[in-house]
Amino acid sequence: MFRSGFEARKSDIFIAVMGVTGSGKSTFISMLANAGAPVKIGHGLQGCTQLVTPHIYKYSKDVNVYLIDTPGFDDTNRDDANVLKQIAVWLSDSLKNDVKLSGIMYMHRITDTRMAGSAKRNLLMFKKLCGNEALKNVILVTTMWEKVTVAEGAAREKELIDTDDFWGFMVKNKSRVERHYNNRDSARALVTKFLKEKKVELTIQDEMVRKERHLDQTDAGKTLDSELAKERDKWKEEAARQKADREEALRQSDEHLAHVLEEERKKSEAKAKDLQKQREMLQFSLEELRRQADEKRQEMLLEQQQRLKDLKDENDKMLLEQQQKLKDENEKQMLKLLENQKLQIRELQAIRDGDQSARPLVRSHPGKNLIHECRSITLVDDSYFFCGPTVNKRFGFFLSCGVETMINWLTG
Ligand SMILES: Nc1nc2c(ncn2[C@@H]2O[C@H](COP(=O)(O)OP(=O)(O)O)[C@@H](O)[C@H]2O)c(=O)[nH]1
Ligand SMILES: [Mg+2]
Repeated sequence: MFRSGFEARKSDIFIAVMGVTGSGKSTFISMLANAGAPVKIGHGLQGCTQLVTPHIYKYSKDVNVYLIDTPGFDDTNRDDANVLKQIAVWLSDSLKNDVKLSGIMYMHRITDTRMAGSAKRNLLMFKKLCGNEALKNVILVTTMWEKVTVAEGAAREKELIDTDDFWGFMVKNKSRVERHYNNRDSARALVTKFLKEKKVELTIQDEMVRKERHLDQTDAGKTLDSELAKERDKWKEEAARQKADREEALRQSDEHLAHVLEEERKKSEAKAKDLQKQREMLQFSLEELRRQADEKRQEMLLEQQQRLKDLKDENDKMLLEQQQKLKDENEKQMLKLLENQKLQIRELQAIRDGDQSARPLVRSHPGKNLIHECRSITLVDDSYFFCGPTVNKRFGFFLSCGVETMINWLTG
């Protein structure tokens, strides 16, 4: 978005939409985003859930609202370093282009009976990305109200607000709490709340752009790094335990169990290795992160071009085949016409030679009918139609036959 010469207008409003996967971010945005969304701006990598994607909503004649869809930090995702990288690069690029957020919406399902591991981690990362200053521009939004009773929902909402580790701390720092009722009016009303807000700078933007820190030296980066290290250690311990168990199994000559444990140990090692690799992904400056993002974009662009070329080649091939088929059919049609013409000439000659004017022609048809006096012969498609009175003198009978019969009829 920002590297293709994008220039924001003063009246433009930018709102980041965050929250765990499945909290309803995309659904919320799609209620407002103008037809044709996803918007064609962005990093050119739309369609991938791992990417930050801006969607435009024409709020009024003068005001464009950009709703920024973001991927969530997620236990199941296993790619949190990449998520942080994408968000950090997007936010840094936006600040460098003088684009500041009017605020952030943090979505949460009111149906969640407890704060799951992923929800906790996501919230922690969110707080670190924002920093305390920006919390006054945060609206904590609960979704899926139609799935709970009002009393249930209200009790959960209260628990979220009353618990410091959940939303309590943020609410004390002026974050607001709102409900989204899964319809357009409700979505628009939420967006309206950001319109008058003073624009805000997030901690991660200050750290990456002004302080020029590497991602692993930002608050969010440090937090994620230590989370990833904790998890890596957990898998390492698991692998060590599986190794010891395997040795015990071998001592007991339980080959099968030893084999299973060895496979499990390999999986644990692979997980630990992956987490370590994610940690290493954080050790980059903004420049390097952007270069990586560009590289990835280039890769996808090339892929797209190749796909386009393949499609075009296939299309050309089909066109050629079609043309050949048409040509063949035309030729066949021409041959048939010629053949018919020849037959008609022969027919006319036969009629002339048979002196039709002098003598009525009586011929028997291969069917049971007899034409007593043939008055006309018409060729329709492949069949000849004879018209004339039959033996019982009734006029107006049409009899048909194929080419072969016609020849026999004329020459017989
Ligand atoms: N009932 C109900 N379902 C919702 C609501 N918001 C989202 N969903 C559903 O929840 C699922 C996840 O929503 P999605 O917008 O993809 O979440 P995201 O991962 O945060 O973008 C989808 O099946 C949505 O249809 C809501 O307010 N009410
Ligand atoms: Mg989504």
